[in-house]
Amino acid sequence: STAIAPTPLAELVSQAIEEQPVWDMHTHLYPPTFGTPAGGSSGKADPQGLLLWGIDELLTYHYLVAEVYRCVPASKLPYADFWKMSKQEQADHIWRELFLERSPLSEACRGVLTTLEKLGLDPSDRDLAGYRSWFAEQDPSDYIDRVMEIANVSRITMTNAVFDPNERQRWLADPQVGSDPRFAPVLRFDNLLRDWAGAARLLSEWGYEVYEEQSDASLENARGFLRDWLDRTRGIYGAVSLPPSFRYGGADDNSTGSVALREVVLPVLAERGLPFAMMIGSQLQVNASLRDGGDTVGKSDVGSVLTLCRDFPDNRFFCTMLARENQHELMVAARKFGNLMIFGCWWFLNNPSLIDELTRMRMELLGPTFIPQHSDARVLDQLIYKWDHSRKLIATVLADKHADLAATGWKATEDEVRRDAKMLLHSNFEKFLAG
Ligand code: RAT
Ligand code: ZN
Repeated sequence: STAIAPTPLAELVSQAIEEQPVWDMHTHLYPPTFGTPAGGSSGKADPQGLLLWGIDELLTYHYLVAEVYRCVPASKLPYADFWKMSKQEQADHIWRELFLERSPLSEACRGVLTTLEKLGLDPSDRDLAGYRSWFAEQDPSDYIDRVMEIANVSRITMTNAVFDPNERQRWLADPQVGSDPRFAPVLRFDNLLRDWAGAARLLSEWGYEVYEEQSDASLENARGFLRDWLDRTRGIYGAVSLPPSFRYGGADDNSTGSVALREVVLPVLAERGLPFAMMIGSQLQVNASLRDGGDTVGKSDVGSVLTLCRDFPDNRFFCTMLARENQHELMVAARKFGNLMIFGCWWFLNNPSLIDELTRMRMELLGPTFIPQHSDARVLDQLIYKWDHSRKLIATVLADKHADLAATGWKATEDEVRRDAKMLLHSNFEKFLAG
């Protein structure tokens, strides 16, 4: 069959989206200063290091660990045995089961192949040993540049988890650990809202007089903790992930999480002029044996987001939700409040069919005033596939919408199309940060 030539408009849109560098607003990536378990050609391997990259990390991504347990169940391969295996043995197992024994049809599997292909390796070789030796020759810091160039990512936003002991130690040991200009820090503090009592115990160990009882002094000292860590990390926003059961019931809501939000988190971020990112809908560890792959999705409460946006007009909120069922309601919420910026197709929504659906619906309800995607990459190289796949989908939607406008006689200029692409991939985020 003869291919139909793409219209010049669709071509223009896809070129604008391809060529626009993206500021990735949420990842779990780090610069080499945080250490890397795979030393590469520099040979400086740090087993507890936080920068993950290379083929074995790509294959052992927690999305794929969950998928491989559908092929070889725990009755055949006990979880403890899997976790005892070396990273390379785990990767071998996943490669065999998900790529060789059956076709790698899932989005997370396909992503590994897109990544190899864009790096100049040939997925049809199916040569895991060959891929490994290619990666072993890379220098981590140069490789970051290379990946950013291929993915056309201009800045990578980190997730700096202040309650993670490993990461915390690295900030305390080296105040410059986070100052690689390719990366932007973000202060992440789930425990303050998800587990006040536990967070208070840790804070008091760390020298802040914060107790389970949320007295005025406790709350002031918790604010001090947050201020200190914003100073230390120079985080560009504050962030948490919240369970489906998260509720904010207004000024009279005295649950410990709501008090911490109202009295600690929001005032400190407002005083610093920083936005607050809420990722809502992850129910943790329904199958803890899968570790990072063991969380699931649950429907959340958009009403709480509305209450926050209304009651805290001096705060700016980024929000993404994990359940497909919440998406339309969240988009409508964004029509009501300019201090709400919705972003990304998070985790289980990061599939082509759902990215297409969400992006279309968002554009119809919000025009170009949202952030269509973040990568959530945990492995550096994933930037390549996450942005390649998403860019194509975003371009298709944007081209369709411009075609609808063209049908009215409205003629967008090339500059206008490039401006739209820039808003979606870069400046909506940048401007919302600036306030
Ligand atoms: O998408 C993921 O990789 C999840 O494991 C989480 O990291 C989630 O994105 C989060 O930031 O909590
Ligand atoms: Zn994440």
